[in-house]
Amino acid sequence: MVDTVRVSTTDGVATVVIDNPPVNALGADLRRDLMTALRDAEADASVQVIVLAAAGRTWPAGADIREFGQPPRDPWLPEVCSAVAACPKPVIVAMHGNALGGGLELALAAHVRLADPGTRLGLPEVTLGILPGAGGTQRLPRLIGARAALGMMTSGLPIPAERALELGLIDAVTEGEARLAAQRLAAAHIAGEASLPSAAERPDHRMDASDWLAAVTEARKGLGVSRLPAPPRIIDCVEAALLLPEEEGFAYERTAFEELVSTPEAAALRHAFLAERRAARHPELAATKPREIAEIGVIGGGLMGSGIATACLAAGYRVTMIERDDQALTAGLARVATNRDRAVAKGQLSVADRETEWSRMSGATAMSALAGADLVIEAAFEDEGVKTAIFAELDGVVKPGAVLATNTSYLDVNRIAAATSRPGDVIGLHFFSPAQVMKLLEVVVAERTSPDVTATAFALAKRLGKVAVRAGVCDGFIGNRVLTAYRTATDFLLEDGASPYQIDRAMVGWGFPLGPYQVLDMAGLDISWARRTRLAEHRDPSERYVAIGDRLCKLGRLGQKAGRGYYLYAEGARTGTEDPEVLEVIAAERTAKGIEPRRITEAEIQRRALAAMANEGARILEEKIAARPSDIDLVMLTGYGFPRWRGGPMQMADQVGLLELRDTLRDYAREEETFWRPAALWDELIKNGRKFADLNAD
Ligand code: TC6
Repeated sequence: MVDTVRVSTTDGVATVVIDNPPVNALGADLRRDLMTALRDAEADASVQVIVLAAAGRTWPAGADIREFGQPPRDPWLPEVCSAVAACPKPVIVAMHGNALGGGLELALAAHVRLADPGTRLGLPEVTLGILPGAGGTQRLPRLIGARAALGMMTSGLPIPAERALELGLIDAVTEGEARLAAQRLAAAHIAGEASLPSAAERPDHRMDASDWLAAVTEARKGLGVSRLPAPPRIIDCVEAALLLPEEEGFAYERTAFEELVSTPEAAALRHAFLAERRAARHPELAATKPREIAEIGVIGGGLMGSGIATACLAAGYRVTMIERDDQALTAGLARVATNRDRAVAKGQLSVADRETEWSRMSGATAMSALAGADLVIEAAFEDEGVKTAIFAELDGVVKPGAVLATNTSYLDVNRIAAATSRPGDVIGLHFFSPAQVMKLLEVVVAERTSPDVTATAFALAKRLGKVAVRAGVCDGFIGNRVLTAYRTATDFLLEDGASPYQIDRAMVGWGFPLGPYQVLDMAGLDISWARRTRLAEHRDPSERYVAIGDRLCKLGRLGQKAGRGYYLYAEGARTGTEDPEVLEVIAAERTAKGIEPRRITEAEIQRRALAAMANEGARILEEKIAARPSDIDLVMLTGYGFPRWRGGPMQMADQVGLLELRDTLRDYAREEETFWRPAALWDELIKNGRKFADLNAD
């Protein structure tokens, strides 16, 4: 058994230091050790004040997320918090790093709270589909008022120590280390030189009941149509903190917590959290040192290239943009400048920093400007000939050891690498547009990519604040393959009797921010048309092919930018209206193929979409394009608008049940064998009583 707590007692002050790396999560061992340390300090007559601090990089960043969904182990966090609150000796907490979730609740139970200037304090439980269940919903509003507390708890966003002080959440922002300040305060208290704030002196916001109730009403109104169960329950708990006697309020919170923690939404959000951390773990790279990157070249100044340059610049790199001529370069640099001006306007960047930052940005029209680059990211036109020519030229220019990355979304990275004399240095970095905003980065590892180049890509992603997911080489990698399967399934439905509007409504109703045809209109129908045309010669003529999209393109209906696609757009409008002409095109296509339209329900649309995505995911796993099911989920959550609270297609397949979904696929396969045939992995998992989650080895 490892001790997760160290105690030292000097001159009447017992300092209890929590030491449970990496983030001091309040797991069962730590809770037990904390309880013992508290009881001992209480019983030790020489102890007058208890200081609670944490070793390492942070104050507890929360309950241990991996324990949720497991059988509970005593003592529970609420009990530990109650023991702190009831301690007859004053408890001073000294926070640093991230005081989050259960960690902040532990602090809320103490008598005095200090934090060093860099501390961030928050209750992010809502992002995990739960609520602060260790007294947070009861203690926080009392301390800082219902309105501010609801803001923190329903957004989940942390606040800096200075703001926490303004709100009355902490008693002081310390100069220097909070633990030393807490020990000094304790000693001064014992010496009679300082008095600690007593509970009786603290403001209790319950005194202003009408304001409290108004805040609760406002928060309820502000919920809108959110489908998540946690926010309304948080509001209920805050109401209960006012209306119920103290003990009943705590019990109410406990019940609400228990209810939420076992919902599928909470399970999915936990899965997403863990998937994000897991994606960065690749045991084969553990001992590999990434290459040093200081200077980055970006080839292309279009929407994608300028977005990538913006992200790299913001992360502190020196960036050189390459464009084919002065005019295109000026336009590309202007896009980067506009992106950074937006950051200034949003208060994310100071004017002075904006200026110094710009000194790291340069542009050129000759590749030779990249001679000193440590990494070059090519974001040129999506065409193999264009890309291989660029890589061949780069090969003659860049220094040995530079990493050469292509931002292709479909093309064969092996073939692009083969255009150089150094395929080991070549990798795919698939950014998503707008690249300065979107979290996802698919790291496409080609056959000959060196492990240290892959490690460099993961290190780069971390510095850019992106979620990197490893993918193998295939047409579309992970995300675009799953997306293609999703679109194929909905295109079949379109031909069989559904309208694009009905399909979009069904998928938005299911939780996507936009339906598949709204997305197509936004991106431009010509992009996928060009791809289909490229693939046409390899298409198996016996496979079902829906040509409705091609027909619309031929009519000039290229989407929002053309004022019409699947929808009709008024001048400058971003949401479209339904268009009978589109329905006519679809009807004509059905007639031409002899398809009698049938009635299709929203539930069927949703079920087919999920089945198609999960089945393609299973194929991707079989082909080892993705390392694990949770990587597929993560790609869909962070790059494709899959609702986070549903956890991703593989997590959903587990929730629905593998047997049921496999049988559904078999039924569909009777209509169209090639597309719907269940991947062999379904049978293999079912036979062994396993789920996709079992392949996520931590
Ligand atoms: C709660 O408290 C509810 C209370 C009610 C009780 C009744 N548990 O993110 P990083 C691991 S809900 C378990 O890479 P950073 C993480 O998996 C919780 N593990 O580091 C990773 O492990 P790996 C409310 C956790 O410096 C390692 O620590 N709290 C937890 O970029 C490093 O993490 C939150 O939601 C955890 N709670 O960011 C806070 N947290 O190395 C969640 C982290 O094996 N955490 N790990 O892969 C965070 O937001 C961030 O981790 C951070 C540090 C800001 C604390």
